[in-house]
Amino acid sequence: MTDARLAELAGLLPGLRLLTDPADLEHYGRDWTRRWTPAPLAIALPAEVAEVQAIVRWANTHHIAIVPSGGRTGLSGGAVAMHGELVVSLERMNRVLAFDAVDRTLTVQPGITLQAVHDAAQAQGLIYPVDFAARGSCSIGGNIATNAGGIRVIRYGNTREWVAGLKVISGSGELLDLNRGLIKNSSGYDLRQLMIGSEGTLGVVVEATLRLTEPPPPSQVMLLALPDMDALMQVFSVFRAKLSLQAFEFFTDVAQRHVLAHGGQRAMDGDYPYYVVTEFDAVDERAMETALAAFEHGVEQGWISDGVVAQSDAQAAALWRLREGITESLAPRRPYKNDISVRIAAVPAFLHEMQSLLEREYPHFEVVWFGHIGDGNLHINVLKPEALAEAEFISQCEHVTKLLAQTLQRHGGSISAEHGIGLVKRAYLESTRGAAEIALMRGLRQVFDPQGVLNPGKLF
Ligand code: 2HG
Ligand code: ZN
Repeated sequence: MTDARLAELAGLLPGLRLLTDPADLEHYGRDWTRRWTPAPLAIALPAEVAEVQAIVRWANTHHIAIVPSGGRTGLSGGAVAMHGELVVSLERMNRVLAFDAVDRTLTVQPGITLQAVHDAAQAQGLIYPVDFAARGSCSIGGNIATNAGGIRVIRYGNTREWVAGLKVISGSGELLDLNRGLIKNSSGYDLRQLMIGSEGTLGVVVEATLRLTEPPPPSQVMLLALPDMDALMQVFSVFRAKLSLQAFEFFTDVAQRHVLAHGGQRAMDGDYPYYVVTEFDAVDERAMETALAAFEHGVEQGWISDGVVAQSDAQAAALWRLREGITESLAPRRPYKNDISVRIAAVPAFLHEMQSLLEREYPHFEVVWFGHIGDGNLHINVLKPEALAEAEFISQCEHVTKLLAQTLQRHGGSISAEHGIGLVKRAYLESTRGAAEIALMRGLRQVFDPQGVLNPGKLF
């Protein structure tokens, strides 16, 4: 260890794994944004809570910034380390600690992947219902840090709904045991909820107690082709009224083209401007008849052009891949991303304004839209033309995001629905949160992390 501060840390915690190889600094210093050049001081891989606590105390002593790190699948730069920070990767703390059959809770370490949580729940005949495409790589600590949403929010809500307890090391190095798995706890401020979505700025999650629930009834997956944007919410309201929805996701033909080029299977002969993948409870024949009646109604009204019902689990997975494969298919192009939301009732008016804004401002860029339309959450991925320099591309996209933020503000929406603010959206926080609200957030940060060691520069 050439750095004296690191040598001191190594001396304090002889069992702590510390990495300083350039390849490790690069690997652990970035997330899926790939926009910044990673330059952390070192990577610490603690194996237990006491080590995390000692690291945070050491960071306070030496005024060293810490970047808490999970699966680094984040899309907002929340886990990027580019200014000599110590990255604290929780990946070695990845075990299931306890299952309680009476409480129906699973207590886990923060570095466990979402997929491993799903598997552990399934082994108990239950489910952890938060789900999204990065499940195999993202960690539960990161999910908590961003209040991750995903494809089942319409039925189950966001991560926030499923965290019954948290153990956290605050920025000043205190171990906090928050809510302890209680369902009812009306004893003052709920600091657990404050931690959820705080993007590693208030504390480092070292243990989480997750609520589990019973698996949903058997379901059916349908792909719908729609002729225009207005049809999206019309079909949504009919399907939501008639069926018990587990998911209602949309994407455009542009998105489908990218997935098909990356190994996705075409499900329909024709090409249509908009598609919806929906999954709904289909307990018996009657439920299926209801679904088909809703489909027919949509066709008669001119809202649905075509449809496919999955005939097997493999076909259901192939239909889902058309939606879930989008991010991966675009990743090599390093798209500029927006992740925005409005209330469901505001979606139709907002979509129109947004569409004309994007058409006007991005006449030469390929723009891919998709997302959780049933939650009012849209993802916009803008692709850089090859000839354009990266910096110029980002600056043009930032200009459009500014306009988009103004549009969102008029519609009462949010600049970040589920990916977090991180580094990417800091400049737009004020379009979603009032000045007084941001001042209170800053005050809270100061209380939890007086020396400002936790993820400085992120969020605000
Ligand atoms: C999704 O919904 C993820 O698939 C990623 O939130 C969205 O890549 C994106 O913009
Ligand atoms: Zn999403």
